[in-house]
Amino acid sequence: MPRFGQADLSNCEREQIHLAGSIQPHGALLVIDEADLRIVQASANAATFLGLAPGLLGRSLEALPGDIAQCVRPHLHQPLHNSRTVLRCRIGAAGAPHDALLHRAPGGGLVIELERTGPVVDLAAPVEAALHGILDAHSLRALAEETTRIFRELTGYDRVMVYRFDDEGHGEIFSEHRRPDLETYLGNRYPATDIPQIARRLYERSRVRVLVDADYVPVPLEPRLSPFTSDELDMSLCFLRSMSPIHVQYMKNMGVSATLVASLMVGGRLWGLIACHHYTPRHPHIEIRTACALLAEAVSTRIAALEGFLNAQSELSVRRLEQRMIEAISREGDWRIALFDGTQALLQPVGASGAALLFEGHVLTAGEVPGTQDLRELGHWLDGRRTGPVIATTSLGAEAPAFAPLTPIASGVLATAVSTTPGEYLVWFRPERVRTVTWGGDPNKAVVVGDDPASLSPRSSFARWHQVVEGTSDAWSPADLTAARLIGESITDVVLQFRSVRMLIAQ
Ligand code: BLA
Repeated sequence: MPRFGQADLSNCEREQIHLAGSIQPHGALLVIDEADLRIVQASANAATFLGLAPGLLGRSLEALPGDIAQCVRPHLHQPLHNSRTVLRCRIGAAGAPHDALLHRAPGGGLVIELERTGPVVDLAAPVEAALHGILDAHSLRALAEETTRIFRELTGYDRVMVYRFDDEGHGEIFSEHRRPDLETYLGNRYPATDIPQIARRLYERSRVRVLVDADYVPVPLEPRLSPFTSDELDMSLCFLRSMSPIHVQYMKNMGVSATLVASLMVGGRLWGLIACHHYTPRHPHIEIRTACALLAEAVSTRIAALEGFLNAQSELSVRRLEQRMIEAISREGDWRIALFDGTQALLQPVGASGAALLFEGHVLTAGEVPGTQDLRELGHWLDGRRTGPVIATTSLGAEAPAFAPLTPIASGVLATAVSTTPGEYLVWFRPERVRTVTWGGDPNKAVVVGDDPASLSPRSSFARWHQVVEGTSDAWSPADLTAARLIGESITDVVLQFRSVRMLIAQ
């Protein structure tokens, strides 16, 4: 496994970013032994930061000028609120106000991170207004737009994006608020590998991270190894943690100097990120970071509520469809009218762009679908794969090369049998997703996707995403599969009744 800073593009997925062994230089870090308050590990800049002569190791926190020991003492051996505690203290001979951020390293040692206190800001009113804006948003799109607006106003960064992950971890810039002269990244997509799994797990625990100046020189910890574990200090919860050099290079290639990124956790998983970029160095103080963490939490809660509502709506539309089929039989004698009298009723419950019904030798369609002959052949292919209530693929062309020409409109296929007769299906389609992407500039211009971090950029990321997802559609979610199954079951019931009535009449 590559150590921190040793990764290249071939193995960066496994870089040990939480074992950074160094910090960003806008603060200083001390590790103390709670038993005797001795400093056992410190960032190389700590003595200078505190206005002291070199040689902090082994000294007692009590001996430092200022009130830091007094501030820390009540927290010794006590559980820390939310794993981390923020104290305001005066340190150094000049007694300058500082924020001291406390947490316990997983392997032992009380970590104290020191940053100069920021200017006094009263965030109560803007945070309250922001919370109202978040709670009032009635769609995911409106919520994401409100979020980028709020975060830009609160933090002052040049660009704020809501970066949303799909079920496979690929990312999309879902909303954006930016300085008007900047080019837009809205709608762009990036491969899952741009944010390695190790980083995603870290972001579930450490909800707001900052890069203060991409041109920084990392400050090493001394000694490098923790005396508690004889191993690297686990810096997962450190605010000052050095960021992966590959990622910092990526930011530099984009011209970005500073970032603040907050996690959006929904239902226990990382749903997305709120990513703020600035084109000059920027140090957001702890009050702003705490406000961002709080607002990100509110946004996450709202996303969970809106997604729950969407799922409930989808269930409701399946029931409505069933109702309309029954009405259509009694009115027109044909249940199929209910499915095809408007395209949305059939497409919306599973988020498809086209659908086809293969029934009693007839083919009825809605939206964008393959030609009739292809649909009939697809029916035969589905017969060979009929093991459960639904059949789903996101890469039809790869699974059945004969259908490769259908890739642009039918990479994604979701089918449910509508009777026990072979070849009788309701089939939904989704297009190849690369088609649906927009890119500022010439989309056909070749982009080099090399092995050199110097080549990393949103443009090359997009090209890599393109390679990864070529020939595939957006994934069918568990809710889509459920909706398809329920619709299939309703139709099967209706067909059974329909056929038995027909047999009675024929007798
Ligand atoms: C981290 N990469 C990230 C993060 C983002 C991106 C948002 C999280 C940063 C944070 O939370 O502070 C990716 N950011 C983007 C993209 C855009 C953007 C795509 O603004 C486009 C607009 N990165 C790569 C590759 C590797 C890589 C190929 O592109 C190697 C596999 C690594 N990305 C990488 C690492 C981190 C990261 C190691 C963790 C950084 C850290 O927290 O130390």
